[in-house]
Amino acid sequence: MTDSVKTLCPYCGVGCGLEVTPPAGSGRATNRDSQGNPIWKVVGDRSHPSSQGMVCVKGATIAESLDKDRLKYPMMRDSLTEPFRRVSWDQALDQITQQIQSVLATQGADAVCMYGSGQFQTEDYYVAQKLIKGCLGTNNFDANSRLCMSSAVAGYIQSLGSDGPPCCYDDLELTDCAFLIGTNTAECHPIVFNRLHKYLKKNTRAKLIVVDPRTTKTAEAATLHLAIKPGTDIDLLNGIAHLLMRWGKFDTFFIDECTTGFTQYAEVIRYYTPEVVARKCGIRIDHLEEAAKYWAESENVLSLWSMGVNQSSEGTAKVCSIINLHLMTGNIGKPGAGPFSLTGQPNAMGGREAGGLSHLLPGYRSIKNAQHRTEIEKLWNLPENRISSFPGRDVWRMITGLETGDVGFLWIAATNPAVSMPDLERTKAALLKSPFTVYQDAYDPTETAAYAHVLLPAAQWGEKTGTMTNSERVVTLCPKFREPLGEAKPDWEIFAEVGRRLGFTEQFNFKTSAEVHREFVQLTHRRPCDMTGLSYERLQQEGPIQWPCSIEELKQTNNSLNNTTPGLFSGLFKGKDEKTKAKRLYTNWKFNTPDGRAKFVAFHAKGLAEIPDAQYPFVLTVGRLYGHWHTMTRTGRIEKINKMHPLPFIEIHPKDAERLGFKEGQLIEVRSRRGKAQFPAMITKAITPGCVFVPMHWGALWADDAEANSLTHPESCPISLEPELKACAVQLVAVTALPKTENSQPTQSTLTAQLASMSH
Ligand SMILES: Nc1nc2c(c(=O)[nH]1)N[C@H]1C(S)=C(S)[C@@H](COP(=O)(O)OP(=O)(O)OC[C@H]3O[C@@H](n4cnc5c(=O)[nH]c(N)nc54)[C@H](O)[C@@H]3O)O[C@H]1N2
Ligand SMILES: Nc1nc2c(c(=O)[nH]1)N[C@H]1C(S)=C(S)[C@@H](COP(=O)(O)OP(=O)(O)OC[C@H]3O[C@@H](n4cnc5c(=O)[nH]c(N)nc54)[C@H](O)[C@@H]3O)O[C@H]1N2
Ligand code: SF4
Ligand SMILES: [Mo]
Repeated sequence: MTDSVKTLCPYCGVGCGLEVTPPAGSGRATNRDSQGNPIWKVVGDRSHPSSQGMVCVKGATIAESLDKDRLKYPMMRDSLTEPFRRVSWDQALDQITQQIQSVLATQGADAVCMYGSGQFQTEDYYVAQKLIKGCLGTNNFDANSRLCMSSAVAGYIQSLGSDGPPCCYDDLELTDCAFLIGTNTAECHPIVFNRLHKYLKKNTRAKLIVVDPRTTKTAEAATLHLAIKPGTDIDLLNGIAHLLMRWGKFDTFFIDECTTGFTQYAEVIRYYTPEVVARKCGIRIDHLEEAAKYWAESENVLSLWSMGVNQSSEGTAKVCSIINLHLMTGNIGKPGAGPFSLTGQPNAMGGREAGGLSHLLPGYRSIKNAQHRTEIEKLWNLPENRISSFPGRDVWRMITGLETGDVGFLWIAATNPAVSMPDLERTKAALLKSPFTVYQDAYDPTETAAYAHVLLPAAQWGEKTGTMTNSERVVTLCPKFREPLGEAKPDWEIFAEVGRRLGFTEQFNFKTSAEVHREFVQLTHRRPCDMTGLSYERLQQEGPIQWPCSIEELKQTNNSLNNTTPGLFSGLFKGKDEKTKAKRLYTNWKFNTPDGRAKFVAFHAKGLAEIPDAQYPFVLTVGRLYGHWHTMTRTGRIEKINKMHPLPFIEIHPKDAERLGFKEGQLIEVRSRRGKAQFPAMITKAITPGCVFVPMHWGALWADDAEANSLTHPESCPISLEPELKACAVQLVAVTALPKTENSQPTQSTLTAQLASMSH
């Protein structure tokens, strides 16, 4: 394999196209990483419709992490106190199969759990659903999307009748007003932000509103930044609606013809007067009015949101409240407008399509719907009623199931819960009690490996072929371009092999991922996410393709093309024409609800689950930095990124720092009701007073006592079950005696360098 290969960036949900070239030659001139491995060259793929050749630092440096500290062989041990020993695949899979069988026999299927990830490819997700929900008959498959996108999924379903972000990235360049709420797009979805920012620079009449308690890089670019108090989003959203109502700035035709529930909504927003809202949100009345004015006066409003909205004990309500504003003003299903959730992980979208949460089935189907279950049972050739009608355990209930002994087998893949789950001390204690945990990852060490009985080496990006769907529903084929390290295998192959060993030979008779994909797309036929017109061949020939993309539509296109000159075919799908192919959902204003109307789902604001008090007076919020990816399994091993963000820190407002007598760089202990952690102080006006911020990235392997999630709590949204990872109550204490190790004791000079390298 010497030619360059087109694929997708395996980090964020923007889904940028990459072009990867193998290292040239084997001589000394070859670019090598710090461990001496030759580095693959990665550049942006100019032909990718979503990113148009752009990449951020993470995509650009991905290749440097591919060979470092990889888990290469299956490993096993009998108890968590023993060291691992290398075993063969056969031994490992035998042990896993036996363990599942024994738990099925003693505790039943509902004691078996799998916790997966938006970093699976769609094929991995699909085979896992078939194994757990189909063959084993338990819905205990959940993914880290529960911590991420599940509120967006629930909100779309409640308001529009089904999941599916309705917009496309072209809308970024067609809007009059971009309303960014709870998203640090500039750092977390950089190429989406680049497209928007370039457009705003040229079109100075278009507005950018940013709603975030912090003055992020995103907020710095805003026409209007509303630094609301954490957890007051619904007050703000209902407050904007209140003003639009007062001013008569709503779309009567759209409301009458295309929606239900407006009367109840009007009744709720009545209470959100500007005075009340400004006080609760901690913003100026004229700023609130300005935001409402932009909504009122813009032809097209595009909302973007991510974790500041989703990770909340009222996450679904926040999402519905955003969508309500779009319905009130008819801002949906047209260019430059609509509610647009920015997906976190590279293939969380594919996960949703494949039914990768404990209440879903493939093809945007629901566990609770008897007809949906029957359809899938038929397609999987399984007996009637094999699929359970009960939603499975969401990941937090897997943790509590370990506490009570109700979970007897836990399989974790492509996620690092010993860093990313809320209430980490409790999570870790539960993992320690697990009778049997399989951990399937690409790297070693990771924090979660310490809690596993079996380690399975996963082939990662570039070592397996599969598909991924990005935030704008564009599916990209990601081909294998290098051999897996050691004995690593693709996730779907591992799941399929266990399925066969459990006796489901017919169901897992896949030889290639193309076969898996072919079967999967059949299950999307006539569903909102119809992908029956997609195949590996087509994706290979034509490049990335957006859904919906049905077989009927494909046939129609082919027919009309056959009637014209043959040369046109290639022209239609390549180059500039690519742009005009971008699709929006709901352009006919028919929604996926039973009556075809979108629903105003009105909620009153409840606020944070854990309110600051005299003992824990600060709100802690936790988020991301531009260079690092989550738990640093890759980015922690990339020199350039470590230089960019060498250390964790805590942002504190100068007023709070002065009151508490904190100095820049001083080590601060942060305590919550559940745990504590320590961070050097970064004193900055970028954070609202009364609020502090720490990055989520540094787990136990990368710094001592800097785990953000040792502080957070698991209270979650009652509808989406997404935990409120964005806020908990904490106290701050200066550490006088310096801690033991080098690692946790950043020197003043490294810290100063880091502070200087950050703009705020
Ligand atoms: N560099 C980088 N990029 C990433 C990732 C990464 O690890 N690193 N991860 C990817 C993934 S999986 C995800 S989910 C996305 C996340 O992308 P984002 O959601 O943009 O990132 P976060 O930093 O988690 O949180 C966004 C903002 O929410 C704000 N916030 C906190 N509380 C509230 C609130 O109550 N209301 C409002 N309105 N805002 C609030 C925070 O101040 C923060 O600036 O990023 C993706 N992209
Ligand atoms: N307090 C707080 N906590 C949070 C968040 C927050 O904002 N605040 N954000 C939450 C969100 S939105 C998310 S998405 C989670 C992310 O949290 P995690 O999912 O725990 O984070 P990652 O570091 O991305 O873990 C992915 C793992 O998959 C491995 N991997 C990569 N490719 C493959 C593959 O192909 N196969 C297999 N088997 N493994 C692979 C990587 O080596 C890595 O160990 O964190 C959540 N936790
Ligand atoms: S914006 Fe996201 S998808 Fe694009 S290169 Fe950066 S991390 Fe990768
Ligand atoms: Mo995420």
